[in-house]
Amino acid sequence: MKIVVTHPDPQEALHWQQSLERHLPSSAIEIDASASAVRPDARIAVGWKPPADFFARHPALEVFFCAGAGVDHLLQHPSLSDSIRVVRLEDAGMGPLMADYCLQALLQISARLPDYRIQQQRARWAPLEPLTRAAMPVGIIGLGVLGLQVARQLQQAGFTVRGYTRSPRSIDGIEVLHGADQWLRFLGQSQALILIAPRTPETENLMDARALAALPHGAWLINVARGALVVDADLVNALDAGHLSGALLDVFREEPLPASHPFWHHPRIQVTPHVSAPTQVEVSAEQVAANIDRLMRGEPLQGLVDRQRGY
Ligand code: OXD
Repeated sequence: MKIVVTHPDPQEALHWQQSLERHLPSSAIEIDASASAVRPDARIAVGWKPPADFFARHPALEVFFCAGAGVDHLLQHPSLSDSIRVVRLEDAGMGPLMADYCLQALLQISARLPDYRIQQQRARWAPLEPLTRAAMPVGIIGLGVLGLQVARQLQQAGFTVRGYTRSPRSIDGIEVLHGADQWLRFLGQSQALILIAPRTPETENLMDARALAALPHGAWLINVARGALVVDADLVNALDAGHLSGALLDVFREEPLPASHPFWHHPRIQVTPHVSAPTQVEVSAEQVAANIDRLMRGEPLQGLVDRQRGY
């Protein structure tokens, strides 16, 4: 069985190749390192952000295993044919990392650390009231495999957590709102709003001026999903107007975030470079290899993406 690994970072490609080789010793695992390589017989690919001509050079591909949780870059690939099944990583060690990232962010906000950073720049010594957890109900948009782990960890730490999902869902111990009529109510109750939903045509530009205005005064926005969920200029306006207290952004419309982007220097925005839940290659390769075994046995794949739905 020939498997092709594609990744924009050559070190990551090598790491994937070596890890997959350990789990699939009888497969030939090749890195797609040359733009002229054509593999007419490769049926399986594993990777992240394949180059524009990748699918033309691999015409027999049946399954693409994404080396990440979000598959929007693949579904928007101009030459991904309808016949290729796309499979995403499910948790694969990312859930606890993302939960820690969000918890740390909320703890910093409650201790007013972002405010002290601004005060420090002005050499200002002014103790502030900490924000209690009761004063900071958290709303999470997207309660998939990762979102649910974040929700549970925040609950365990004493935060009140509500979720908003696309379709009605009942989750033990979490109030879940859904649908257009509950959207504004959900936002209005979210003193800290965390975005963990995939990027789909439905979620693109979700947090526009109207949605940001529906958040309570002084709310915080944390985005660990995709930059395209937020309208950048509307976020800056909401912060400048004092309606929002701050934003912690890990994902951006363009990554790396261009040096000229206003987010970099905004005093109320903290930028991190898409690190809330980096792919854990060892665990992920084990998950992908188990799925390839299932494929060989003709069993259903886990993490198969519904291409209509977008995740
Ligand atoms: C992602 C990932 O989808 O890093 O963003 O896995």
